[in-house]
Amino acid sequence: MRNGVTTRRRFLKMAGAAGAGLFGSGTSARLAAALAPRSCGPPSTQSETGPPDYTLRIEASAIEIAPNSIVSVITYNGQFPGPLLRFKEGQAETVDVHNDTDTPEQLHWHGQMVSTDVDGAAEEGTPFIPARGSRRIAFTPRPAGFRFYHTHNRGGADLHAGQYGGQVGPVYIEPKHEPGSYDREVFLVLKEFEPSFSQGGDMAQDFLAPATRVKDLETAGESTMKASLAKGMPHGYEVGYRYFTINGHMLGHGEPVRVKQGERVLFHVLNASATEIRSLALPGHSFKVVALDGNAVPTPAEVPVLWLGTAERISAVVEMNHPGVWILGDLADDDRGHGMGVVVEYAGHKGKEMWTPPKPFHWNYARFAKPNGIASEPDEVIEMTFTKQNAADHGFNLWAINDKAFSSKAMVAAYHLREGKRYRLRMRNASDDIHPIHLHRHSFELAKIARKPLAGVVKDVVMIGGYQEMEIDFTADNPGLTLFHCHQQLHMDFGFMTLFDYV
Ligand SMILES: [Cu+2]
Repeated sequence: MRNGVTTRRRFLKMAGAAGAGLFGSGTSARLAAALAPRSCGPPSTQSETGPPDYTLRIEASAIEIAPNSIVSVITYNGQFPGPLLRFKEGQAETVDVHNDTDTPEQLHWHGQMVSTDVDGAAEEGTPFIPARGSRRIAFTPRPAGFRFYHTHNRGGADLHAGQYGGQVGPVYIEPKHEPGSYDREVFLVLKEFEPSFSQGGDMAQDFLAPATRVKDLETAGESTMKASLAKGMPHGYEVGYRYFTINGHMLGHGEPVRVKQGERVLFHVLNASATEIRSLALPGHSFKVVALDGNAVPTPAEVPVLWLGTAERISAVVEMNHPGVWILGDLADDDRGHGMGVVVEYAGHKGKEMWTPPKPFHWNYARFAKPNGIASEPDEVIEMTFTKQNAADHGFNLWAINDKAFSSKAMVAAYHLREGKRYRLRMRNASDDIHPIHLHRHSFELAKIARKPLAGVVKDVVMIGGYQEMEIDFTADNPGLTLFHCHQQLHMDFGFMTLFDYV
């Protein structure tokens, strides 16, 4: 199988090789990106008409995630994940995006402070990459750190569209001075394939801390749900998946992460799921978290488990001091059993990969905050309550922010910003779901979790627990329409979105 010689097989192997490049050092990862099918060459001088620094091609592709498991998805450059794009802080770049599909596309530069023309969100006015057409994008990547790119198209009821497909790839913006010490970096992109709808989910809900439920939110949410079920409504649709992968391979079918004893490996982990929360553990090892969403944390700390909401990233150093052949995998046995893991193999060790579950552990962003820190006072506080109407939109849950479900038919900015001011979003979740909340074109600082103050943790996605409260601060420093939404595709597609503008 591995030595197949048909053209198609060779194509798949090339895609696999590019994926394996994500395991390499910075240099070999760059090389892999450069060698990726119909990808890009080394950075060149920028010009309006000259060759681009990178080329991305949106196309339908066959991706071999395991022998005889080949999925059909829309990809970037025929591979999954899309090529690792390495930018340099402060250096202008051009990217040509070709769209070989029949659907106009949006490519979102997640976590970057770019203009609305570049950001990749139709709601902000970014031009579409036309069907069977192309668009050149020019921008200066910032801020430094681990970012990513993905489609910002709506999925709705179409499980081939939006982030249900394979349109996602990592971005690393090299800082002027690289912090921390490690021997090499490994990028891990977590992603499920072959989605289907169901009417009930089993997603972990109890791993966040602190987990103080707010009584009035719970009472409101539960009574709304009860009333809906009493009327005979079924539960709103959820999405489940058949296959689970890391870097496009099911557990045991990709290249292992090959390590040496004593090595310090910096993992850059991206949860590229359309809808799911992911966890990761490596038996006998701990993760020293150094950055969240690409931003260095004030207090790097060791944890036994990583938890990531949709679109969250974690950069963590693992000291390889427990030789063997291990599974770096999801805590959920079912998901790991269907592929969500990758083998970590020490030099000189062979045999069946081992898994042992970690002790129960709660994920608390405050662990990585400034000791006893309190975020600066905001100039203004914006209150937001998130609500769910069970199965209200053709069987899909309908989401609202302050009772307004976002509609692409009537796009007006609901919240108004003044440049230079610091805003606090006081978010109250009147639903039992965890929401990975995302703000475009800006970063925010976590100010309070369940009314407990913290400071110094800067992110662009954060999970708010069921019936919980959280406060996040941001400075209005990037004028233009700014999208705010839950990153769970089902939620953002069905109302959980709003727009800020600058006045
Ligand atoms: Cu959500």
